[in-house]
Amino acid sequence: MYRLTTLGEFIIKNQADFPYAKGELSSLLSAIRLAAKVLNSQINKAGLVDDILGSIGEVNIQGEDQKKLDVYANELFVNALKARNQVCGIASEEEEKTIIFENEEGVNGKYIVLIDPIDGSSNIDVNVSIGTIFAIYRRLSPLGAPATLNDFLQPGRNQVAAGYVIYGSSTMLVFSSGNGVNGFTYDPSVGVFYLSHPNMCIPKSGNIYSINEGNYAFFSEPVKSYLDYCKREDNTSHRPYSGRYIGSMIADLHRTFLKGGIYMYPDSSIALHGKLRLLYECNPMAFLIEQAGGLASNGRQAILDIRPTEIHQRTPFYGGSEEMVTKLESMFRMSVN
Ligand code: P6P
Repeated sequence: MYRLTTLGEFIIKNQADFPYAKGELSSLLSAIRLAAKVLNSQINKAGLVDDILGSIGEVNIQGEDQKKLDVYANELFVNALKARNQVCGIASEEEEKTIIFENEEGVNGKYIVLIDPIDGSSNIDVNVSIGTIFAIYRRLSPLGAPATLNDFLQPGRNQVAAGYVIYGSSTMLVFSSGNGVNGFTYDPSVGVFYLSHPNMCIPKSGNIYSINEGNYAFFSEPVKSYLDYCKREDNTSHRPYSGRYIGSMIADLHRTFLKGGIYMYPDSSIALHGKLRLLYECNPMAFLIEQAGGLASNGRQAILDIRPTEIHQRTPFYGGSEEMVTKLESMFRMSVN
């Protein structure tokens, strides 16, 4: 029988790749792994357990309807990370302010974690794949003191690790600590993540474009030009591209990792900076995309080079196959010239 490698074994085998103290990454990832397993069990029975579905009748800092599972997932990941005493602070989509751990262990924590506990939560009630996204940075402020805002406002290029969990037809944890991207599939019968997608690489080109075309009228001219380009008939009257949009970024990007393509959430006249958040959605996904050989841009600049100014700031996002993102960026360059 083929010898399967567990996530734990993989981390230990490869922790020499992690540029810091060996046990620290494994401790952080094991906290995320544990929370993901518990969350997975709740998501899988969400249709049966009425205290986990639906809204709590409040909105989060984003002004979005907070689902019970959003709040549950947020508490789960925050508590799991806090318990490992490696983390001095957390920023979460579900928390208006940063969470700073001021106890003895917290002020000596070397890492900052930014997290979107459940991305795509509006899909929970219709049984569409959702996900957790996380980004890990080394703190910039000195040990022994509480984390500062600057620790959280680092450019994405500084990430030491990032990943996502997709709760879909199967549950997968996909992460990188700077040496490529690896995917692990969860076997609930034994409660273990097994290495199923080693060295994930995004195809250099693809034929799938993923965007909410309902907003077409509000897009900028470069985005409209790119969409028109994707939908043109080529000289063989064969349509070279297909549109696919699940409405869950994690699901659309996971498909992009495996099959190639481009996922787009542009800015527009109704969403001046786009919808996706830079720190805990776009940066971790851009880190993974670049690690997998793709590109992630705001149309003019690599996502990872954007210098953040606010915890919940938004950015336009175009990510996926190198040739497709490059083509889109050429539309923006032409619009300037
Ligand atoms: P729209 C989910 O709320 C999310 O942040 C992404 O996961 C998803 O791709 C996008 O928003 C969907 O937004 O405006 O197309 O419904």
